[in-house]
Amino acid sequence: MRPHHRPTPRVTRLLGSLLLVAAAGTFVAGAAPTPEVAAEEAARKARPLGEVVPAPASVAPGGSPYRITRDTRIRVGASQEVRRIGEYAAKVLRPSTGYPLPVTASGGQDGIRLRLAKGAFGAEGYRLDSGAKGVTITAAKPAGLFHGVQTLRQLLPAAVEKDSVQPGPWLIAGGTVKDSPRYGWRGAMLDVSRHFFTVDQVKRYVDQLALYKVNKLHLHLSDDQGWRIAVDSWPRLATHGGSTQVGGGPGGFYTKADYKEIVRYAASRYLEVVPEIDMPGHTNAALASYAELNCDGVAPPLYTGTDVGFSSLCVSKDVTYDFVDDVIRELAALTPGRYLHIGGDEAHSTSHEDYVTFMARVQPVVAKYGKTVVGWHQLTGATPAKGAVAQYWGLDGTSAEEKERVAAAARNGTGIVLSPADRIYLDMKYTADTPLGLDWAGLVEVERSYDWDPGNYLPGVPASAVRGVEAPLWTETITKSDDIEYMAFPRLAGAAELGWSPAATHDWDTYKVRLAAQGPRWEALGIDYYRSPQVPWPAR
Ligand code: NGO
Repeated sequence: MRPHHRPTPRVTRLLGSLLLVAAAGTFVAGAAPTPEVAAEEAARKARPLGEVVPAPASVAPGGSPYRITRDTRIRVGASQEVRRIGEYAAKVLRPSTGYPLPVTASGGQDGIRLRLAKGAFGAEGYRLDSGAKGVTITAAKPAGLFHGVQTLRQLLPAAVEKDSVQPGPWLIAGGTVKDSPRYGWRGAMLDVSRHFFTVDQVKRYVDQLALYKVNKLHLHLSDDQGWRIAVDSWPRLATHGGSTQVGGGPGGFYTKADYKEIVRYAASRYLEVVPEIDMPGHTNAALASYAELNCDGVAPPLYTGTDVGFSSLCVSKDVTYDFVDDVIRELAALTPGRYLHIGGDEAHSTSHEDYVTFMARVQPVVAKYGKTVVGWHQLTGATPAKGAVAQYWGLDGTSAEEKERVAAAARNGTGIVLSPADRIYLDMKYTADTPLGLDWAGLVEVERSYDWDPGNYLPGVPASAVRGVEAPLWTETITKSDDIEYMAFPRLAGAAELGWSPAATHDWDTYKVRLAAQGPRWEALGIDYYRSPQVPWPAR
């Protein structure tokens, strides 16, 4: 930073009277700072332009900051969708600034401007220009503007996230951020089967995901312990199969209206919902609801424990495929997103031959209803459909043979989403003392969770096959929003950064400093988080 300009003392009237020079080289009391000095002072108070998670692709600081004031307008142009993003930004900024921040279509160069324009931004990229007159976010698509607004939020002081009026000043450092994601798949999965989470709880998580530019919400809608989505043609799936959860609580399910509301809300934050119906294993809730789905025709009781691998749909029965067709048809009709996840993990009670048969019959059903198949990476043990995506959830200790099976599929055109369990399973304990979570994949502290490269993580997988990164949160031990947050934060931010930021920005020592600055933000937002000793959090 340049040294301060020193104002020339204005020795005018009464020589020798009230000149209060505190020390040589400091300001003269009572003298108005020159505009230059004021600008530099302000620039020093603004948060550094690059101190954002995920790290932007490029940051060029410089010039005066923009200061949001009582007169600031949010200029959105004529597009209704951009107006909606402007209203979203206003809703974030109004309570803490106390300013009216009207959202207006009227033109002008000042204020906070959201502009759609042609340019090499990609589907989700944006550019943010900040200077004394205003902040302009430019993107080719609304999603880019929305992500730019998340950057804008983080450039303001953490107190901007509070819901009561705060002192400010509300400065955004001067300069230019040019940003676009490394990967198109930046996901978070929530298991709503082991414990059920209400629509409002899911929305709360969606809002938190949006802060970090996550763009996929994968919902694990069925498992042994609960079926969570209404299916009109098989109503007992939800009413009986959804009637409990791990530990025996009341469970619950989403009506079609509930699910549509989640989809709508997620879309308003530029997240695409990826629904999962796990098959052929992890199906006790379905098997308990309809006796005919069982090979022996006997419905098992509902299950509220946490074992895995004991249930299977009956691969040899025709009714199984009627069931699968109905479920996929109804779910596809509710889902505007491109993907439908069919699980396929831990089918330990299905023979290999049956597994291959089942996947060969079910994948075309997904295509028939216009969706792309996603499966856990065990799908690569069958023949993945053309264009399918395999979600890898192995760990360092996974056998070379299993890794090679995934790599071979990737070389053959299967897309890969990386969810290594010993890195970004958000349900793994941080340390042996973590009160929640599991430890079958090991203990996963914040540095371990962040410090790997999706681009060369799995040997033999071409970098071009990697679609991105997804952080799953399984909920055997998770029962409320505070639990979700404690396990997700701070690791979710790291997973989001791995998915968004260029590999060249990857560096734990600088990341941990940017991450530390998120702590006060989470506090302002009421997000419970794990204060890892690896991160230099500011003192509270
Ligand atoms: C595994 C298993 C899930 C568990 C989870 C717990 C996958 C893909 N299948 O991940 O059923 O809930 O571990 O960490």
